[in-house]
Parts: sequence; C-alpha cells; structure tokens
Amino acid sequence: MFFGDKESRLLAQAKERLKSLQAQKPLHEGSSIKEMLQRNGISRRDFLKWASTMTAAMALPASFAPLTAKAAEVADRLPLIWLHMAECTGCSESLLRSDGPSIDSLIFDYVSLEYHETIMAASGWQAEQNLESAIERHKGNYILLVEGGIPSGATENCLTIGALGHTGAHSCKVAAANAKAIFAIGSCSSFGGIQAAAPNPTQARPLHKTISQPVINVPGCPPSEKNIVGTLLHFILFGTLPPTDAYRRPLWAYGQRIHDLCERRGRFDAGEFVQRFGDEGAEAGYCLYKVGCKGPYTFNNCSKLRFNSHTSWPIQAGHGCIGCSEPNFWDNMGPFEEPVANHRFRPPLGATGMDNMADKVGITVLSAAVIGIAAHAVLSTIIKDKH
Ligand code: FSX
Ligand code: SF4
Ligand code: F3S
Repeated sequence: MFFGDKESRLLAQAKERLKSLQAQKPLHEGSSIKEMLQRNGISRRDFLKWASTMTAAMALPASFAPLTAKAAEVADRLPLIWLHMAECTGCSESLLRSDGPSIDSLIFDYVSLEYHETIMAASGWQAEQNLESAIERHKGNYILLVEGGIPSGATENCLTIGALGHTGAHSCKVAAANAKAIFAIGSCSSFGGIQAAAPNPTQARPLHKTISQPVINVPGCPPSEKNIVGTLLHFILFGTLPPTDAYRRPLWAYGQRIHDLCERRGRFDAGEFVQRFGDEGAEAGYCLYKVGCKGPYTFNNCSKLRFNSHTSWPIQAGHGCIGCSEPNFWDNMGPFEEPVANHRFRPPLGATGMDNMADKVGITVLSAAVIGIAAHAVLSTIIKDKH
C-alpha cells in the first residue's frame, strides 16, 4: 500500500527512469509496440487494460498504470540474455506458447532478446559467438535471465553447453559478471528444481549458490507469464530490484499464500472437502486439501493471475497445488495427492511434526496456522459427519 509522499516519490522516480530510457534508441530497428499490437489484432484499449492488470499485480497504485504501459513501450531499449541450464524449458514455454499471442508473449517478442537458445536461429559456433558478442556489446547493461538448475562440484560437467563445451556453471559466472540485474526464472534456477531432488546425482544447485551477484528468484514450475513479465516491467519502471521475501522472491508476486487467495477457501472454512478425485465434492468444487493440496504452505499469486492468458490455474482445473514455487518442493511437498497431515502430523497432532515440516519447507511463520489447518481438515469433517 502506498500513501501520499511515498507514492509521489515513486511516481517521480519511475517517470525519470522512463524518460531516460525513452531518450535511448531502440536496440533494433523494427515496428513500434503500437504497430506490433495492431498487427496482432490487439486494440489500444486492450493494451491499457493489460497495463492496469499488471499494475495491480505488481501491487502498485492505479496511478502507475500509464507508466506501466510506457514501460512496455520502451522495453525494446533493454537487452536481455536468457541462458538455459538443466530443466524442461517449461518456463520459456509458459511465456511463449499460448493459443493466440498474448500481450505478455508479445512484450517478450518486443524486448531485445539478444540470446535465447530455444527461439534463436543460430546454432553451434555461431550461437557461441552470438552470446560472447551480446555480453561484450551490452557490458554492464543487460538483464540476465537463467532457467534451470546448475550441476556443481565433481559433476559440474554433467551439463555442458555449446560448441566449446563450457559447463553451465561457467556460462552463468561469465554472463553474471557483466549483468545489470539477474533473475532466476523457474523453481529449478531459484531452488535447484527436479534435478536437485534427492538423490541429486549431478549436485544441481540454484543460481544464487552458483554466482556471487544478487539474484531475484521467480519460482514456479513453471512460473506464470505474468510473474516473468512483471519482474521485467518492475525493473524497467524503477531500475532497482524489487523488495523480496527470505527466499529472494518478489513480494508483489509471492507475498501471499495460495490458500488465502483461493476460490475454494469458503469450502475449506465450511469443512467441505473432496475425499477422492471424481467424487461429488469434486464435481461441486469442494476444497482439495484432503486430496493433497499444498496451498496452505505455498506462496504465489496463481489464483489472481492464472496461466495461459488468464484461463485457469491448477486448483481451478481440479488438482491441488503441489507447492511448485516453494524451495525443494519435489522432496518436501510429496506425496502430491495426499495431505501433509497424513505424513507429518500423525495423530495426535504434535509440535514435533510441525517443527519438522516448518524446518524442511521453511515456512516457520506459519507454525501455528499449519497445525490449525490440519486440525481443521480433520475436525470439520468430524463435526459435519456428526450433523
Ligand atoms: Fe521446467 Fe523451467 Fe519446471 Fe524447471 O521451468 S517447468 S523443470 S521450474 O526450469 O523448464
Ligand atoms: Fe484452496 Fe487448497 Fe486451501 Fe483448499 S487447501 S482452500 S483447495 S488452497
Ligand atoms: Fe504451482 Fe501451486 Fe501455483 S502448484 S502453479 S504454486 S497453484
């Protein structure tokens, strides 16, 4: 929430920043954002609506909406280098593949993506050279985005990339040394991801443990296109890294629990639970806690922003949240279709189980609430059954 002075100060800061970006030339010749949107059948009105949604998503006051639109317009002044490590490319796909071009994916076309292995035409030596020359040309000015976990130690060379056979860790260190800002895109780059799950045969590590520069984590497996684009827009607007939580996640995106934003929350509070997939409760849209939803332990904004051009999100589709934006969720949140309470809160519910969970998942602030959640799921059904 912003009031008075703080809001005016931030507005002035963003206006100043955008003015200086506007004074710079676009990095590549091409059409303006207006022409690009027109070509794709997107009206100015839709674009401004999108800017308002993004402004609200970034937890900025509505007065910032015109500046968010302007930030998108000057996004072609910003060189980006996107590196792939060990992962499934789902993060890139989340952004680039929708049934029709969304404004988010078009913005991504519009920014100056100097290097991105999935979508560039170059390969082999030429790709290697493109990366080197992008780093050289934009020294100190580019945003580095890294997708994927990074093998380390004696197994570092389990991931080698490109014609020179450099390891992933080496490429990250070289690219990070001259970057203006660094974003870890996806849970793999933020926390290690599936390749870091036990027994982690390649000793895969997150980006922040591979390089020494500050990193902003944008987790999710994959993260939504809005969280990726919002992180970029925030940097364009302010030229600084956003406020984050203890896991380096931007607070605007990861400051609230899935459980607190969930459309099935009323069902939870009323003690109405799906007992098995496909039962009557599932058809009626009851709470998914008992079939494994980890929404109470997960911080993300999926219900607000959704995926695939705001179409849906896991819980709307009928499956519980698996906690994909939390550290080490592959190891800590499973089994995915059973409640945590069955495993770590064996009756009687006790502090030992709680501490164990809090320590592994790292949500220490939720200790009391988590005991309450498991207890509620048990007790509310007992009370309901009695009635
Ligand atoms: Fe995949 Fe990205 Fe998951 Fe990882 O997303 S969707 S395995 S977070 O690095 O490609
Ligand atoms: Fe929603 Fe899951 Fe919480 Fe139920 S447990 S209200 S489905 S987040
Ligand atoms: Fe991931 Fe849960 Fe959202 S599984 S996509 S954080 S609803």
